[in-house]
Amino acid sequence: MAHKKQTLGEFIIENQTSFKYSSGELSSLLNSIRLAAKVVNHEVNKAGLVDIIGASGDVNIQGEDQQKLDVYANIKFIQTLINRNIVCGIASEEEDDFISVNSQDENHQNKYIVLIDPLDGSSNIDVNVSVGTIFSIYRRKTPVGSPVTLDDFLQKGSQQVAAGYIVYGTSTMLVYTTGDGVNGFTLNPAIGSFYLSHPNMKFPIDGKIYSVNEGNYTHFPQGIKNYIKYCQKEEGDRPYTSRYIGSLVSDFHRNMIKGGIYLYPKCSLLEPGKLRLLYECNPIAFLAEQADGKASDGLTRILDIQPTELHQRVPFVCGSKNMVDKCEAFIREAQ
Ligand code: AHM
Ligand code: MG
Repeated sequence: MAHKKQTLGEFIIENQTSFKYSSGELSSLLNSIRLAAKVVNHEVNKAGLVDIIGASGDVNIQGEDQQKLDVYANIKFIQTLINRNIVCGIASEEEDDFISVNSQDENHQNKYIVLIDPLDGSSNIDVNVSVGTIFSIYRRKTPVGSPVTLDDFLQKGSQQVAAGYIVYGTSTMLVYTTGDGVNGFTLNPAIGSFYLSHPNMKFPIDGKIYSVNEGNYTHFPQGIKNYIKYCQKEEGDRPYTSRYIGSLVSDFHRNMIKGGIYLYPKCSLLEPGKLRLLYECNPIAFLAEQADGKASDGLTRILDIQPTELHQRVPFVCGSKNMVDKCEAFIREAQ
């Protein structure tokens, strides 16, 4: 369907008033993320030139150390958010502890905190496979006027005010929600603007794709093993197709468009799973629900889990609603 050629910047401004706390602060924050995404995108696109311009640890022509891309992305997002004096706190998958932002905001008047996985799936970079950035935004819990505390970051996913990702794929896309549906924007690299290309994204209620690292099969719980066997069985519309990029953002993005399920269960090798609740599962779960999909740890809704630590890991089952329901039924049955 043809739609107005709208840039992400225009879309953020036009939708600002529909957001329940519309002070303009959230819009500025989203604009900062948009800006950092473009800078990181530029660097990710040059990754294949690493043999020519130098690998991490090398010194470049200007005498600067080359950084690994995930380190670079981490610095760029944090710097942009701090320099624009837009948040009161940041937590990153790449940092041991949260950052209290008070360099310019000495009176601690900023209301939002950001949690970020700056470059997820970064092991894919060396082989030219898509990677992504995932972000999650909350209002602080502690009152303004004081530095943020750990409690501000350990909020349930259901408290998110916005979440999204950037997928650095064949095209670069920024997909986000402020709790009023999911919209996707594609970067026109010639102009440097994101355009609304995927309005009101929705998971098909059912799908035919399952995404899981089957190399870990023998270590999965019995319910997950049974569900995978169900996906492979020749019956009705099955067997399903197996598609696993090993880059959460890309696997999620494809499944949301085509219909599918992503699984990173707990396994005896990686107890209690690999993915981080705060930086990966919560934002992706918020997007999934906003797109009529579903996300759980196999038994409990992801957005209802009370976090207990910054880098907490949880099992993750996410995708088309009927597929997640079916997988959960297998998990419950095997308990
Ligand atoms: P990372 O944050 O260290 O990049 O790990 C997260 C990534 C996800 O993007 C991906 O789905 C998963 O790890 C792949 O893990 P595995 O290689 O164990 O299948
Ligand atoms: Mg990650």
